[in-house]
Amino acid sequence: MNAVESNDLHAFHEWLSAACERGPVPVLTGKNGDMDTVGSAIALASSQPNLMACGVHLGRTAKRVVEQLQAPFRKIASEHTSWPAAIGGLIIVDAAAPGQVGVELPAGVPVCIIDHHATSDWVLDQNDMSLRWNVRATTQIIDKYLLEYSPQSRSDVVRKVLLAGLITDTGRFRHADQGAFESANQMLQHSDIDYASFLQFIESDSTSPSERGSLLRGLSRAKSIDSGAWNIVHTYSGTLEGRLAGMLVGTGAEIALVSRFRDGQTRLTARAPRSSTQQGIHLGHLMSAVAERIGGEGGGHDGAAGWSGKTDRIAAESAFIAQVAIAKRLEEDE
Ligand SMILES: [Mn+2]
Repeated sequence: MNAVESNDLHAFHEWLSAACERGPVPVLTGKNGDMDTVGSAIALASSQPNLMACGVHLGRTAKRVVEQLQAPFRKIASEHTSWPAAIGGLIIVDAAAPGQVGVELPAGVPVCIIDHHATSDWVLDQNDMSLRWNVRATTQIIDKYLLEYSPQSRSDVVRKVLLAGLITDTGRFRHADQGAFESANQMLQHSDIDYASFLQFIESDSTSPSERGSLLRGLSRAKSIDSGAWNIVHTYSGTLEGRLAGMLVGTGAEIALVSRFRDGQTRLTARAPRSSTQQGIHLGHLMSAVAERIGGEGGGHDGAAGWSGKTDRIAAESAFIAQVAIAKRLEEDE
C-alpha cells in the first residue's frame, strides 16, 4: 500500500469510528445493486455492529450471491425511506453521484463516499469525506481497509462478496490490472475458497426465455454508424442493457451504446473495448459531457459508463453520438 492510500484509510477509520460512536451508520449501495456496490457494503458492514448494508435494489448476481451466502443486507424503500433515529453517519459505496443511490438522503448527516469511478458529482460538506481511488472495483478499497483495521472480519463469506465484486467489475478479469490481481490474491490468501467453483457459481446465471427474446430483438435492431473518427454500434432494449452492450462490443464495435426508455426516464449504457480506451475514448467523460449538454446524470469508467435523465431516447442517443464525433483518436505513438 502506498502512503496516500494508507493516509486515506487512516482518515477513513477515524471518520468511521466517530460516526459509529454517534449511532447507527447505514452503508448504502448504488441503485443498480451490482455486485461491486453490494459486496462492498456487506463486507464493510461486517467490521462494526453499528454498520448496516442497505440499498434499494439487488441486481441479479448480487441477489444470488447474497441469498447463497445468507449475507446480511437490508432492502430499503426508495420513497419515504425511514432512516434510523440518531443516525451517526452515512457511507455510500460505488456510486458516482447522488442520483445513483435512488433514495433521498437524510439531511444534516455526515457522509462518506467510497468509490472508484473516474467521475464524481458529489458535493461534500465540511464533515463529509471521500475515498476515491483509481482501482478496478470498490471492493478492493474495502478489502485494504479491512486488512489494515479489521482483519478478523475477513471471513470466507466476506472475502467471497469482495471477490465477486472484483470479478464482475473487471468482466472476469478481462479489464483487470496488476492491482486487481494483487487484490484477488489478497482475498484468496489463507481462505478456503475454491476460486474456480466460486466463479462457476457466479456465472451460473440463466437467461429466461423472455430475456433471451429481448436480447435477440436488441441485436436485430442494432445499427452501425460512424461518428467522427469512431465506429458506434447502437440499439435499444428494455432490459439487460449492459449484457447487450457487451455483445455489441463482440461484433467489433469501437463503441457500443444501448438505450432504454421507461417510466419517463431514458438510460444510456455504453461499453468500449480496451483498444478504444487506449486510443483516447473515455466513456465516463463522454457521459458527463452528455449530462452537461442535455441535463441528467452521467459518468463512469473509461470502458463502461452510463447516463440517465428525462430527455427522450432519440435526443439522448444523438447527444452521445455528437459527443463522440468530437472525441479525438490518439495516434499509436502519442
Ligand atoms: Mn464498481
